Amino acid sequence: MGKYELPAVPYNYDALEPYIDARTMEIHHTKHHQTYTDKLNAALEKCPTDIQEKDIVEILSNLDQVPADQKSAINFNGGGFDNHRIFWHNMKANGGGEPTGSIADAIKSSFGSFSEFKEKFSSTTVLIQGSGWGWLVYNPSTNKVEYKSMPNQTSPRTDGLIPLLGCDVWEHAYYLKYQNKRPDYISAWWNVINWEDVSQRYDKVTV
Ligand code: MN3
Repeated sequence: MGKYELPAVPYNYDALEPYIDARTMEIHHTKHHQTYTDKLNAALEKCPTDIQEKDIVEILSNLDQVPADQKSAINFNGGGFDNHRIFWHNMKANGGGEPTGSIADAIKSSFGSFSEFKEKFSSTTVLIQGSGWGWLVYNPSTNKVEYKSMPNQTSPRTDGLIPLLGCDVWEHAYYLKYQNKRPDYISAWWNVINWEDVSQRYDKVTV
């Protein structure tokens, strides 16, 4: 029994149909997210007690404190654990549209407009080579929101950034339905974004 359990998906696996199919959701959660969780627990068990006692968010934000022989495993599996639990909540049935409130203002301030943000996010995330994530992040050092691509499962937290909205572009996130058509998957993903969740994440780190 490890420290972390597989985080729940806050809706049924078929809730995001037709944009993200139920079979992909089920495999993504019960196989992929479960494996990151299990391997994070296994890596933590090989770490000193003072690391084990820290929350994974704090560990990812201070990865240099992790022993060298576990750093890669914690980066990958801890990132995978945290990224996916954000990703599930970033989405909902009948989502999409545009954000309102302070996150909408922050996006306008950084990107010019929502449509410019959407274009930059989509066009850059499509081009991620191999596996990775596109992120809208909050940068505490500039007090701005930014776009950031991250490779594999590396968390934006390892760069001092706070993840707000992530798009998983590993093939396991879309291949059953979209095969090689990553642009179609990203276009569809905009229809399931839970902007209330993104807004709450922003307000929590800026207020
Ligand atoms: Mn994934």
